[in-house]
Amino acid sequence: MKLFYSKGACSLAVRIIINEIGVPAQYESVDLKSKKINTGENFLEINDKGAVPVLELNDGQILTENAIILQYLADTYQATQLLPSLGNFSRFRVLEWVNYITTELHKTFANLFNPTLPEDIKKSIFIPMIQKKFQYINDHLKHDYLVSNTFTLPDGYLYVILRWAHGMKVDISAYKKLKDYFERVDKRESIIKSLAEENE
Ligand SMILES: N[C@@H](CCC(=O)N[C@@H](CS)C(=O)NCC(=O)O)C(=O)O
Repeated sequence: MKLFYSKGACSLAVRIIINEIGVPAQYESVDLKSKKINTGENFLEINDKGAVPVLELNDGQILTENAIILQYLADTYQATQLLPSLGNFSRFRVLEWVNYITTELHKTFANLFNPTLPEDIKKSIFIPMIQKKFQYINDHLKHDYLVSNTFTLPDGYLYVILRWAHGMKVDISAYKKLKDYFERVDKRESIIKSLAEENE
């Protein structure tokens, strides 16, 4: 399989899960501005939504949408530690968080990357919205990871967004449990490996 990614983008959440599972994959980087793959090909011919992540499966099929790619990987490689099987209710707790991270946190945070939005609007509207969501997550962090003391699918995704927050100086020090969580996840082998791979 092949992951189309952009360095540091939300596609990093998929790479983290690939490394958590320990399955081999190829990687192709995409320039999101020009929509060109590093091979020079037009990325829009692979995904006309123009967004990463995109997973090309071994049979050539193209799968898009982060939350779905994550589930595909866990189910295909029977990584039940990352996503419990159907029949185990905690599967839905994992998916509940995946959905929250992708629809609420990621989509709100993405406004900070929008060059057409004025800085004062980002500061007065979107940063407070993001802070409210960080507060919510902080208040619901009862274990080492989002669902339990086991790392599951949404943890890699949340880590990527906390990394963006760090890079964009959105201070999370007021959210003590979230800050400790970020430092804990940052030390995982899959994270260290994924960041090193993207920096090659
Ligand atoms: N609905 C997609 C959105 C993914 C997304 O927003 N990707 C960003 C990078 S984090 C992107 O490729 N943006 C470029 C664009 O949409 O033109 C998903 O959940 O996978």
